[in-house]
Amino acid sequence: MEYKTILFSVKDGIAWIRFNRPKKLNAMNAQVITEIERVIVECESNDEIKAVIMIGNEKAFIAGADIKPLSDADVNSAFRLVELTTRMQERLADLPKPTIAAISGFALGGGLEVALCCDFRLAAENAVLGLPEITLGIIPGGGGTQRLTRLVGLGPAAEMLLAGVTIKAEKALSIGLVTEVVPVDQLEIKAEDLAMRLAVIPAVAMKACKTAMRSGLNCGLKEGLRIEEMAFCMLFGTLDQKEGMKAFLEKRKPKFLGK
Ligand code: CO8
Repeated sequence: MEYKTILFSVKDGIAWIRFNRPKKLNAMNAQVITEIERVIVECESNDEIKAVIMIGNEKAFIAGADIKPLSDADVNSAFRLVELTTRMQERLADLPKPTIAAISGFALGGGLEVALCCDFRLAAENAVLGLPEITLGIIPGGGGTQRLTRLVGLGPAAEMLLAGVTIKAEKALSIGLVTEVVPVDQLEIKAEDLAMRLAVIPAVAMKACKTAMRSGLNCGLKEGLRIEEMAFCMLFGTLDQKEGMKAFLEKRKPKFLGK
């Protein structure tokens, strides 16, 4: 499939989605958002893909929604843009394969919100993360008030959301916003290492675990525990459960089939 604002490649079961609007620090307009959604659908349907890495360039992951078209938006066009964004983000968050945001430079506004939909966030030492929307007279519209708060808690989230404070990689690590900080020139290698480790996890267990983990956030503990129970029991109907446990007992490496 053809993309104009992203570069897409697949190597060794890993999909690389590279944001590619360097002159605008990868700011997202409607076309970018639509293309991200399309590439996520492609990742979902391609069985060769076992893990997904989203990455920008050294200066920017994504510096937010493109402020130019937003500046002229009215209530109706804001609704349309949010609808487009939400659809893309839900597809990303619900993708039944592991996703990694590899963040170098700016991950601001809608850009950080994309990273928040990923399962893992790796930051290069030069990363700057924030939700500065409030300084523009708006608030995050791509899930930032919800996903950031759920991830790091009310205190650190309030600093970023209400004061519009941007933070550096080490601080992001200390509040649990990113999982690891690495040198800028190591970001791709570290992201690939992690993706490779995730790619060999049995696919059905990965999907079940991701679904249980994420669905649990949208309901109470009791319902969440029921979702986990169901997913746990269903996995005993897979060949990979038989193989994983047999291989353990026979002291050999498992050969998973993804079913
Ligand atoms: N939108 C449009 N253009 C941008 C954006 C952006 N978010 N960020 C950078 N650019 C452009 C600049 O205008 C500039 O273009 P030009 O060369 O044509 O003037 C180019 O990228 C390079 O940027 P700078 O010269 O500003 O680079 P600096 O290194 O000096 O500064 C910063 C980098 C600090 C990142 C600065 O560019 C900046 O503050 N950018 C805006 C960051 C921001 O406020 N982001 C939040 C945007 S609002 C948002 O994301 C709402 C999300 C809602 C999601 C749901 C609906 C879509």
